[in-house]
Amino acid sequence: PHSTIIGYPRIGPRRELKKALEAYWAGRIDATALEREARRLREATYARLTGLGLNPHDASIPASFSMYDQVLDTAVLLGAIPERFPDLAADHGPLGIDDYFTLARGDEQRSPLEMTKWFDTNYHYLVPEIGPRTPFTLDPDTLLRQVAEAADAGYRVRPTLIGPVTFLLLSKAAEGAGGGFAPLDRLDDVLPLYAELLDRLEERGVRWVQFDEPALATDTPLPDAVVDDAVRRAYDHLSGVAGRPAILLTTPYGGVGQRLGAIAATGVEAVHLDLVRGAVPAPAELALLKGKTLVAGIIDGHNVWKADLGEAAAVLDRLRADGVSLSVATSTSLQHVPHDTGVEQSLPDELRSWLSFADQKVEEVVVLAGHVAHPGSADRAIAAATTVLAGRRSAPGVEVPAVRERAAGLSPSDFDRGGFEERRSAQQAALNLPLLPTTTIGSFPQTAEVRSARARAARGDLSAAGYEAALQDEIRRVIALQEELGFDVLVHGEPERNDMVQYFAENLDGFDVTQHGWVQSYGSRCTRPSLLWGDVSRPAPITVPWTSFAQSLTGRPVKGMLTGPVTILAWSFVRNDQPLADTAFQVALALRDEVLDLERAGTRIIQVDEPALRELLPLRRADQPAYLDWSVRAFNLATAAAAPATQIHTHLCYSEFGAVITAIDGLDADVTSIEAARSRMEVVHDLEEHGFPRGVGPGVYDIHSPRVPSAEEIRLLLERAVRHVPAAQLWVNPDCGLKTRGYRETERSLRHLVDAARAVRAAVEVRS
Ligand code: THG
Ligand code: ZN
Repeated sequence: PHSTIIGYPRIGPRRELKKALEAYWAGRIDATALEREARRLREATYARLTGLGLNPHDASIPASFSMYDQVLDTAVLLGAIPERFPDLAADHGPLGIDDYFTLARGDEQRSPLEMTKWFDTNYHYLVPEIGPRTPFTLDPDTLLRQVAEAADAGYRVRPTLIGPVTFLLLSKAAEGAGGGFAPLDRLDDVLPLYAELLDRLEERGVRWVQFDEPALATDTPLPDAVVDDAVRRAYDHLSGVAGRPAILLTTPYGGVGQRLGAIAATGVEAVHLDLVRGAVPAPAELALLKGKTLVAGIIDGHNVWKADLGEAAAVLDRLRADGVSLSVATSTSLQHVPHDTGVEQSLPDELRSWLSFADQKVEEVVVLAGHVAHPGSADRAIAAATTVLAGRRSAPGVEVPAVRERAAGLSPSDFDRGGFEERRSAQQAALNLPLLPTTTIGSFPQTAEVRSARARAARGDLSAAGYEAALQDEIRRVIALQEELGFDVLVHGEPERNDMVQYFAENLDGFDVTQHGWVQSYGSRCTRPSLLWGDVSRPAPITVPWTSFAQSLTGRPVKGMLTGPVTILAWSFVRNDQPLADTAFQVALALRDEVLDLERAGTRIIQVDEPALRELLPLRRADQPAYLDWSVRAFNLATAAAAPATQIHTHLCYSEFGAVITAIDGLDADVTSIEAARSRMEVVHDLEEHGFPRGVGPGVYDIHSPRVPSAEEIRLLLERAVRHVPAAQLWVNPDCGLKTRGYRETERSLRHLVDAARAVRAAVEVRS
């Protein structure tokens, strides 16, 4: 293929797949209707991609659809069903759609496959569980049906699946696998299945297959030599299959570095490199690819800005080499960007002209492939892109001198809150909290009334005053409930926020938000990342009126609630024309203004959440220290202006606390709440070992499930915590915000939490 993409969004331009899935799960449509809608979406994608310039006949179009997740699809294709689902094992016949959803979503008895972040994106995949005896049986029907269905509609597509090395590297060892076992040990057992699949695809007339091997662009826990050897074994085996489709091996999300040698030495016909994240290969490296096609991933699949086509064309010119045929592609699948800028009605025209969503990126790829085939033929499109980029650079708001001067004038003291001892005594005097203080993470359940009020206000059916009154009613209810339950530190419940990042984006300069820019997060769930396009500043206080109103209703401290700079970046599409650290510091300065205004309004505790701190951690170990340095400093910058008596809290989700504990320590928050209930307080061992000097609230119950924990169960967790962490440092809180829960179970769970805290508090006081 001369122009291609590595994958395309599956959710649909109007989230059709999400709606069909949720209708099916709710019993509103049957399996036939779900499959019909999925097929319609696949064919609409092929038609769209053809219209945008991909060749429908030469396998340029990837068949990258997934009903829920592409890693789960590959696990099912290989019959790699975890042993805890014996009823779904291959000897019971091929997996049906409900079985597939059981693996993805669990059932009454069993939790689903674990979900985790897909490389450095905001997509989450399901983690296969592989043990020494996990059976493998090829179950290719779903894939073959999609190939046949595409052919019937007139498209010769390129099936895409996770390659064997990445599939095993992303899997976790099944429970009871034994210490020395790694899923990659099973490589020789899965290769015959991949080989058989190639055979079956060849029979169906498939010319090209895509094996995604993104793990090859990362540092893995296994030694490089082991991974390189696996690459060699896997692709020698597969390229040795007689009569097979050609193989495209992709390596999105980073550079393959030294590993290019191992990849190039295999018999695959085409190698895709991510030239946005990875380096452009030097002539000596290009020579390694002799006889193959280099699929140049030059258009960023991961961000939304129009490409500098002139620069891209120049890079492609450098990649022309004897004996290497060159194709043009995206750096990653386009599943990480929205479908189409064309449907956005409310974005300023100028901003919209700077953007390239999935469909626009396909056009960029096609333009560049035109340049490669016939130099000069794409010059007008290249010149047009150059003009747009020049306009972007000089547009008002992109560089705001006052914001830049402020950032340039920072000194070390702006990042430093002073000694913790002084802060602790000042805070104790100001707050006078009991031992084991109780609090929640911030959000309370978003009721149907609140959501409907927001929707009516957005449509203009509810006045600003009416909306404010509705939110104030909700805040009154939430404060009264917490007082009745006996919480020590209250929250206002955040009814005014749709999303913890979008809310700030809507209220800061330098951001805009889309109407339809949905991106799949996992399964049917999507987010609408904000667009951070310019220098960031805060035109007016954002949260102060809500927090002050809540504080006026009670004598107990109400926490101010902010989203931290790193999380705001992690969950937005961020400008690509300056270092991320510079952007983070601008966001931090805007938050610093908010912290000072909250303090001035009488807020004694301010929480700055950084649930995504771990998410932006670079995939390559060598890049991690620099990231941890600026991300921690951005948080320090946002919070360090607070007076010693003001207590700064932070909250982190998805702990893996041990991995970044030094960075968490560096945040220097007075109190840190973290997710811990699912691992039953394992995290207290990390805390004890590392010696964490400040306040900490390991979550005592899992808010991701509607289950109500008993007071006894919470008491046992707290008893465990006080054995490892001094009681004077411990806080009692749930795992995470309560936004996605209902009031019924929330009220009961919180009552048990307060009861348990009181019991343990009394026991500790007796002992001391
Ligand atoms: N906000 C933003 N990005 C995020 C998260 C977030 N990225 C990472 C993590 N959290 C992803 N987790 C989720 C959890 C739930 C949903 C999406 C991502 C979700 N979305 C609704 C849906 O798809 O129906 C839409 C929500 C809406 O209407 O805004 O439930 O918390 N920015
Ligand atoms: Zn959380």
